[in-house]
Amino acid sequence: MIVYGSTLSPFVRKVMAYLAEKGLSAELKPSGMGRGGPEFEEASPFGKMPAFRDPGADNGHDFVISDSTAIITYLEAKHPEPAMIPADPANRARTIWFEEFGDTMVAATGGKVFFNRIVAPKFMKVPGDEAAAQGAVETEMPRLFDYLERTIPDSGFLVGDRMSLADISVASPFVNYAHCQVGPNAARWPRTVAYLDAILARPSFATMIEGERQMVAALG
Ligand SMILES: N[C@@H](CCC(=O)N[C@@H](CS)C(=O)NCC(=O)O)C(=O)O
Repeated sequence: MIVYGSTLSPFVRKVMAYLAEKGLSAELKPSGMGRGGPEFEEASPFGKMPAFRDPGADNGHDFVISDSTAIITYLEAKHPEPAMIPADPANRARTIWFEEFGDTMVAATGGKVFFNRIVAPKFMKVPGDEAAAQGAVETEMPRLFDYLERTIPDSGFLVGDRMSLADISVASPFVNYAHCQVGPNAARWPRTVAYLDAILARPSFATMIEGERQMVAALG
């Protein structure tokens, strides 16, 4: 299997952590932002990462698809164990809620900081919109952290007292926060900080994060 993209994207990181938690592996091919060529373009019609290829899996043809949610839906159907999306109806719905919360609210808010402080100045060599980044930090982030602080269960897992796609999806974008040195502080949001530290210390995330830190540091 091939995943196209860079783990600096919270959505690519989400798919790679998911694969690791499932005990599956895939080759990560650097793609997006001008890289990847026709192979990537075939799998991602709008050039977004992640994209995915399962060679020969579609009646002998490659199965290709993009979008982290679509990729994980495919993988979960093909490899049901260990389940990362619970079967119980309420827990399944809660998992998808947290996936959506992670993808749209946590990642979108973090993206305003990551894009304007790292992607624009360091990759695209254009100035970022610092007012937009600072606005996200001051006005949008505290609401997200307050919600997590009152929601994270004592078990340390968001759904069903065990690791699921909910934890992967919510924790993944916080790595981008950390790359920008923003995020919840332990004095005001202790539960959230402890929760994120524990999820992101898992082997499914830890090695990837170390590689990313080196990548970001090399950008200067
Ligand atoms: N909903 C998509 C979001 C994918 C997405 O927005 N990826 C960004 C990187 S974080 C991207 O490829 N941006 C480049 C572009 O839009 O051209 C998913 O879950 O995979």
